[in-house]
Amino acid sequence: PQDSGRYGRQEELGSLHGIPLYKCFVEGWPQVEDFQARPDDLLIATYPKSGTTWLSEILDMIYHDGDVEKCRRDAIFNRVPFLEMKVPEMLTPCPAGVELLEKTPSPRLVKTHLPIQLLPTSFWDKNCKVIYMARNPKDVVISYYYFYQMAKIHPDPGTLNEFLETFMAAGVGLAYGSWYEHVRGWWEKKQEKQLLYLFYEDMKKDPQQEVQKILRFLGKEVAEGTVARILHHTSFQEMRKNPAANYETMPTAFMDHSLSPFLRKGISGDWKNHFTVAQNERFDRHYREHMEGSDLHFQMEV
Ligand code: PPS
Repeated sequence: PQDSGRYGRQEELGSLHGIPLYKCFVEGWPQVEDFQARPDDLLIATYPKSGTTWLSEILDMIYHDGDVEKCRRDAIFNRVPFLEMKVPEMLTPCPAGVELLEKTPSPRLVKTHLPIQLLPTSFWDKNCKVIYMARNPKDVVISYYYFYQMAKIHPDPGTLNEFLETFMAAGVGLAYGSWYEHVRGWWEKKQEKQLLYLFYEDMKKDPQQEVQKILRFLGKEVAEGTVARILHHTSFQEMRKNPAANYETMPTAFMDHSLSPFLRKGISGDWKNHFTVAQNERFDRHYREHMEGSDLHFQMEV
């Protein structure tokens, strides 16, 4: 009964070079692989549910010098096209990410969730700047669990306990595959590439400091008041009520906000309201095993 609309819930994911991914995205892959980046493209890369939309809104505000009205010109998924996105036409009038990007004037902001090894080579050839944002896996898995329910492109996530197992196993049911490989893969490249690696938790703690980091990375200077305007406009409360930022303009058949809003809670540590003690211990063990030998560390709450 939840699966109303013309588009039923997906039964299963496809596979892209061994990474589980929505079948329609896999179908569109040839165009994505051949994507021609431009040297002034800025890539926003994340594992899903790690603060992509937040970072996207911040960057669009920076690109428009803190002009709130300009940043309301269109929905965030049109202002910052999603590179590998391709949805069946019957579902949404949205063009594929690649098509949208071809029509977007420079300088473009580009969103991707691709693991580093699948990023189209053109981004490296053109030496594009990349901002990666990572979020602690406990909050990611909870956020993803709710997203699986509201965004019908996903298979049924089952119970939370089942979804935790899916997340840890990173098998066929987990779109974009292993969180561990994703965050570690991008982390390892941060020395040699033009790559700024940020954390959702730092952004929660001190958004002003993180915005300054972004400005330095981009070599941009803005007036003091502009930073304040950016911070206000991109706060959770403001974004949540902004139809250009909160995804409410997506067709309900694709995203059903009555099941769970896209901007759901926007905090660090919500996993504590969901994990049992046993689940937490199991998750911690798994985390330690899979992060061993890495100098990448996460704050599980702020
Ligand atoms: S997606 O679908 O992968 O692009 O989703 P993504 O935007 O990466 O992640 C969605 C989560 O980010 C939260 N969010 C924010 N948190 C704090 N401040 C702001 N401004 C903000 N905007 C989005 C959003 O609420 C989702 O997290 P949860 O924990 O589910 O609330």
